Amino acid sequence: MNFTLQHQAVNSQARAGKLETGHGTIETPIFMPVGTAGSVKGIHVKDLKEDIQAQIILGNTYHLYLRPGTEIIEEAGGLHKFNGWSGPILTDSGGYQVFSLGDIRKLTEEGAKFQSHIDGSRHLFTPESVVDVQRKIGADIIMAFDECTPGDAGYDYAKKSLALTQRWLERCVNQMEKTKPLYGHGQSLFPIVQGAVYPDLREAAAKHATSIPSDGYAIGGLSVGESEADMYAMIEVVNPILPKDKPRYLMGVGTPINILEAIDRGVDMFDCVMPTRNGRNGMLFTKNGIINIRNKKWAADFSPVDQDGTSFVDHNYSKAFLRHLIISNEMLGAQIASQHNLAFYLWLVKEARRQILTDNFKAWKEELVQQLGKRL
Ligand code: PRF
Repeated sequence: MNFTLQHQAVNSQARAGKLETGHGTIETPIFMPVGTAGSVKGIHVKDLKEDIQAQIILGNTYHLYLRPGTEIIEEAGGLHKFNGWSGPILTDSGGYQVFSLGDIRKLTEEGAKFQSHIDGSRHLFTPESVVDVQRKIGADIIMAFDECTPGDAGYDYAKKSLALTQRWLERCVNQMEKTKPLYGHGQSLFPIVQGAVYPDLREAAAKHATSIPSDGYAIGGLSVGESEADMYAMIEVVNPILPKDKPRYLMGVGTPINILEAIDRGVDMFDCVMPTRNGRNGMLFTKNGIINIRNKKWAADFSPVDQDGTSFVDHNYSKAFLRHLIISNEMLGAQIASQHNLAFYLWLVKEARRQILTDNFKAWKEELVQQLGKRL
């Protein structure tokens, strides 16, 4: 995997780059639609690629391991063959999902014991086992096993938690060295920087991660209940330490404004369930602000879903029709809203990249941020 830094903005830390993977090249900054169980909910891969213009999608080790199970995916020839998406795939390691979804979980030095949210069965994830599962899934980018330290963790807990994440990272690296890709394309392990909201812990975490040669680095443990000011401050601590010539991935973030602020601070990759999850619920993101399509005010508004939108759904359907579908719980409503939001997120990062390359990012961002937070 090879990353080329193409341009560094002048009055901002924002960067434009190219990340080459075994399944194609990703232009950064980039947003990765979340395909938890191997599918981006409600979206065909054809639309993901051609209409939304996604360049990489994310899958979850936790979900895929529990269902359909690693063996089925291996028998299919990996997740790319199984789900029909031929572009790059990144898988999260499961540490975060065990904690947010597993019924009962216990952390030990060895790993995380948890009960399935599906049938209550008992499982153990270790740094070694999650590398093995991600090898079998065939992800182009494999995430290290970490503990996502809760946003309200005290200093002592955060320090111990970081030390565990660091020992787990070293075990992941060893397991990567001991094992090989199964399907003929390369796989890269990204370390995850934790450290909660404590600058000295974040600094130590970034230095430790950087000591491990990797094709990219992730920032975890943010957008988990801390203030936005703390989140931005932690990105500002970590990014100057991470190598300039490698991509930086901010995990599970965020709103369009969060993404622009993080790009401004030097982040290259993002994922978040917000465009799909909030879309299913009737929240639409646009350049001019947020639309709650359930609101009565749209009931007879026959204008396009988003006249500035890049997706065919934006022009093919009206706000009134989409409102009707969402209110009636029609599955097409969830699909249209998800497709619109994903296309908007992909437009946002593509336009950010264009503005970086033409040295106008900062001014463009400042103006757009004023609009994005409005309620329409
Ligand atoms: N660790 C992992 N996945 C994650 C996170 C993390 O800290 C977050 C935090 N925003 C989202 N997804 N492994």
